[in-house]
Amino acid sequence: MSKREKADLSDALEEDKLEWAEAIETIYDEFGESGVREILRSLQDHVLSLNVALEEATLNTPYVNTIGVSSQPKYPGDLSIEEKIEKINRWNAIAMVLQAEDRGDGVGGHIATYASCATMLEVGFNHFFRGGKKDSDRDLLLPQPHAAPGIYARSYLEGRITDKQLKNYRRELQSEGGLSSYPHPRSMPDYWEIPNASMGLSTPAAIYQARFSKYLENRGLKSKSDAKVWCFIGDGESDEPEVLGTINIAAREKLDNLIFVINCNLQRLDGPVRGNGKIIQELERVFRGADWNVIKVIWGSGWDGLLARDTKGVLRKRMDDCLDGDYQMYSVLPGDVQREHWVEGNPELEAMMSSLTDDEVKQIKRGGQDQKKIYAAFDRAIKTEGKPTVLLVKTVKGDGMGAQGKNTAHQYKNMPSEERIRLAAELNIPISQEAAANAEFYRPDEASEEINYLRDRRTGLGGPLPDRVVQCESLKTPNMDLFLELLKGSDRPVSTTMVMVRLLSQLIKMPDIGKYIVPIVPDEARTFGMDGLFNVAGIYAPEGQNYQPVDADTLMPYREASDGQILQEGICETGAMASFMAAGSAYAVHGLPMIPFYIFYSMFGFQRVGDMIWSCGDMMCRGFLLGGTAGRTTLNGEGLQHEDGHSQVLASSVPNLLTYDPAFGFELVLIVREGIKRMYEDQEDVFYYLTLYNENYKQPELIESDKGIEDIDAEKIEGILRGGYCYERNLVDVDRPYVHLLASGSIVQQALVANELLTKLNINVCLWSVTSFVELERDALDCDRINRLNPSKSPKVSFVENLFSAEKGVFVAVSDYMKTLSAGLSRWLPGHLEVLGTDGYGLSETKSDLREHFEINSDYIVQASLAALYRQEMITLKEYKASIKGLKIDPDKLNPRSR
Ligand SMILES: Cc1ncc(C[n+]2csc(CCOP(=O)(O)OP(=O)(O)O)c2C)c(N)n1
Ligand SMILES: [Mg+2]
Repeated sequence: MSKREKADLSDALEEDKLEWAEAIETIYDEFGESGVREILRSLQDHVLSLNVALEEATLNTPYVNTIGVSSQPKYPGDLSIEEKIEKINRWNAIAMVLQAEDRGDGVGGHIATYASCATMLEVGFNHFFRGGKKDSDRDLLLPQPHAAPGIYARSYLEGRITDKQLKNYRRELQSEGGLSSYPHPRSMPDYWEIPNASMGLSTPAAIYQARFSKYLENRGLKSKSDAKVWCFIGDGESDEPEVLGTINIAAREKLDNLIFVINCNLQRLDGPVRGNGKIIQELERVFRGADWNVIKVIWGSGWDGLLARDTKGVLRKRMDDCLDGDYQMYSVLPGDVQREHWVEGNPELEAMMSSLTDDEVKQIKRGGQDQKKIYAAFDRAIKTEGKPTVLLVKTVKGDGMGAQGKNTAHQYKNMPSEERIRLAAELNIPISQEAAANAEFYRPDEASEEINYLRDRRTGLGGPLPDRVVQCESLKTPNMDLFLELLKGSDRPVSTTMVMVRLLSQLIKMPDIGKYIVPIVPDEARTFGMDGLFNVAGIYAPEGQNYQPVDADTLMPYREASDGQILQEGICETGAMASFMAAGSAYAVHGLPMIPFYIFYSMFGFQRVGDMIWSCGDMMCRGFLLGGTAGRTTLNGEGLQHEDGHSQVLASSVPNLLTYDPAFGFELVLIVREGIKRMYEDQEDVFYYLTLYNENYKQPELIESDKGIEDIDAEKIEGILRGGYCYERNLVDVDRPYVHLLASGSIVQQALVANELLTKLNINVCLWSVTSFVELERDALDCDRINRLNPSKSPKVSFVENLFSAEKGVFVAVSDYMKTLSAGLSRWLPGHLEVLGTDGYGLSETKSDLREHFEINSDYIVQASLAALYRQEMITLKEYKASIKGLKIDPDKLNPRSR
C-alpha cells in the first residue's frame, strides 16, 4: 500500500473510529469497566477468527503517560524545597567526579546516569523509600550502579557521609575512609545492602529478594509486611538476558512487593538504545505480555495542556510515530529546530504547537524530570495488589550537564571551568565562581530549610537508606552426636551425594536449626536423589497445591505447599542462584539465619552463573553451594558440556568461598557442621563450595561402631577441615622407597587401588585424603606472605608444610580436576611432586575409559609414582621397567588436552 493510500484509509477511518468510541462509552456508562472488557474481548476473538494478528495492538498502549492528569494525586511535598535539594545533590554528585579528575587520580566516575534519574530518586527518598528496623515495612533499594555518586551525595546532605569520604570517592584505601565506585556491601558493610555493578544481575536479585520475603512470610518466619523492593535499572541494561529472562516468576508468584523502575534515557554507553524504535514500547509489550502492571511515565506536565487539546489525536500520533533516535536528537536541539522537525510540515500539529514559544518548546520536560508525574506513578505502584509493577520512565541522559543527550554522555567525566561555573549558577549553588571552578562540595547550613526538610522526610519514612544493619541471632551448632550415624559410614556402596541428601534430611529435622534450612534445586532434585524430601519438607508454592499430583498415592509424592521449605526453581540456574543470594543474605536483610543448600549440576554452577557467585561474595552471603555430579570422569556418559573438571579451580578465585572436594561421607558431614558453626554461630563472612559425586562406594567409618564421638582423633578432624590428612599408611620396609599419594573426591578410590598395587611392588605408601587442595594452598600462600614481609622473625609454618615435614620420598597428586588445582602445592612439599589431572574437554565414555583417557586411573597413578621414584634415583631403570609391566600405559598416547 502506498503512503497516499495509507493516509486516505486513515482519514476514512476517522469517522468510524469516533462512532466506535461513542459506542464503547455507552457500554461503559451502562456496564462499567467489566462491560467494556467483555465487549473488547469478544471483538478480539472475532477479529482473531478473521486471521487478523493483533500482537502489537493488544500489548501496547499509546505513547503517553499511563496515568492521566485527572487521576494524578495531589503532590504532598514542597516542590520547591525538593527541587533545591535535588539541585544540590546533582551538584555534589558531579563535583565528586570532577574533583577526582582534577586530582588526576585516574579513578573515573560517572555523571550522566544520576543526572538522568535524580528526580526519580528524590521523589522516592522524600516520599516512598522506607527505612527503619528489620521488623518494620522496610524497603530494599537497588539504585542503578552508575548512579552511586548521587546516592552518596544525598547521604552527605543527610549527614551520613562526611566531606572527606566524598572526596575519597573511588579511593577506598584512604585512611579517612573512601567510597566504593558502585554498591558493594563488602566495601561498605554498614551502607550498601545489595551489590550492583555487573549489568543485569540486580533484577534477578531483586525479584528473588521479593519472593524470598513472601517465602519467609508464608513459612511463618517473618510477619506479613508491606515492604517493597525497588529496583532501578537502565534501559540499555534491559538488553541483558537476566533482566527479562526472570520476570515471569515475579508475575506468576504475584510479587506485588516488587517495583522495577526502568530509567529510559534512550541511551546506553555507546549511543541510542533503540534508535530505530522505541524502547519504552518494546519493554511495555514484554512486561505486559509477562503479566506485569506497566506504568509509563513519558511526558512532563508541560505537555498536559497540549494533549488535552489533541481531540483528533494528531499529537498522539506524532508521539507514537517518532523514533527514539529522533527523541534523543530533540534533547540536544534548540527549540526552533526541534519544533520544525517535530511538526514536520503537519499544519494541524504546527497550529497546536504555535501556542508555545521556541523557548517553551525547549523547556518542556520528559516525565522522568517531573516530580508530579513520578509521584503519581510511584503512588500507583505501591498500591498495586497481586502483581509486580514496572515503571517505564522517560528521562534525558546527562540531564542538565554539558553533554546532555549526546552519544558521548556516558563517558563524560570532566568539564571546563566555564561550564562548571555555569552549571553551579544554573543549579543555584551559592558558592563563589572560584569554588565552582574547583568543583567544591556544597552543604547548606545544618539549620537550613533544605537539611531540616530532608531529615524530616527520612524520619517520617522510618530512617535512612541505603543502610545495612546486621542484627541476627547466632545459632548454636548442632552437637556432634547428632551426626553419629553418618560418621559411622556404610558398608553399602553409596555416593557422597547420597550422604549429603541424608545429612540434609537430618538437618531439616533438627530442632534448633531445622526451620532455617533452605534446600534449593533447579530441576534436578531427582538426579541427586532428593525426591524423598518433597513430601517431608514440601516444595514452596505460594498458592499451595490446587491439583492432585499424579504420584499422590506413592511414598514420595510431588508435594507443593504454601509453607513448603524447598525452593524448586525449574530450569533456571540464574533464578536458583538469586534464591541462594536472597536466602544467604537473609541474616542481614531480615535478621534471620537462613541456611541455603543449593545443589546443582556442578558444570552449571561457576561456569554459568559465576558472576552471581562473585556477587554473593560481595554481599557476604552465607550458605552451601553444592556442585553435584562433579568431576571430569566421574560423571560418565554425559560428555563435553556436562563433565566438570574445573569448578574447584574457578571456586578458588572467590576469596571468601571455602572450597572442598571431600572423598568420604564423614568428611562431608564434618565440613558441613563446621560450616554451620563458622557461618551461623561465629558469624564469619564466608560461604562454602563442596563438590559431590555420583560414584557409589563403601563409605568408611570415622568412628568404629563400638566407640563414641569422644574417641574421634582430633588431629584427623583438624586435617579434614584444613584440607588434608593421612588416610592410610602402608609401611612395607623402611629401607624401601616411599610414595605419597595425595588424592581428592572420587579419585581417592583410584588412589586406594594404586596403593595396593604399589604395596605389592614392595613400596611404602601413604595415602592422603586431600579434602581441599584449595584451602591447603591458600593457607600456605598466606604463611609465605607473612614470612616474606617479616623475614627476620621465626617463620610461620603452614598446615601443609607441617603435615608433610617428617615425610620423605616422592609425591603424586591426583584429582578429577585440572592439574593446576594441585600443582601449586609442590613448593611446600619435602620431595618431588607429580601432578595428575583432567585437563581437556570431557567426552562421552564410561568412568574407567575416561580415567584412562585422562591418565588418572590407578595404573597411571602407579606409573607416575614409579617414574618419579626413578627420576629421583630412588629406584633403578630396571626396576621401573619391571614394575610397570602389568600396567596399561601408553606413553605415546594423545594428550587429552589436545583432543
Ligand atoms: C555486565 C556488564 N556489562 C557491561 C558493563 C559496562 N557498562 C556500564 S554502564 C553501561 C551502559 C548502561 O546503559 P544504561 O543501562 O542505559 O544506563 P544509563 O547509564 O543510560 O542510565 C555499560 C555497558 C557493566 N557494568 N556490566
Ligand atoms: Mg540508558
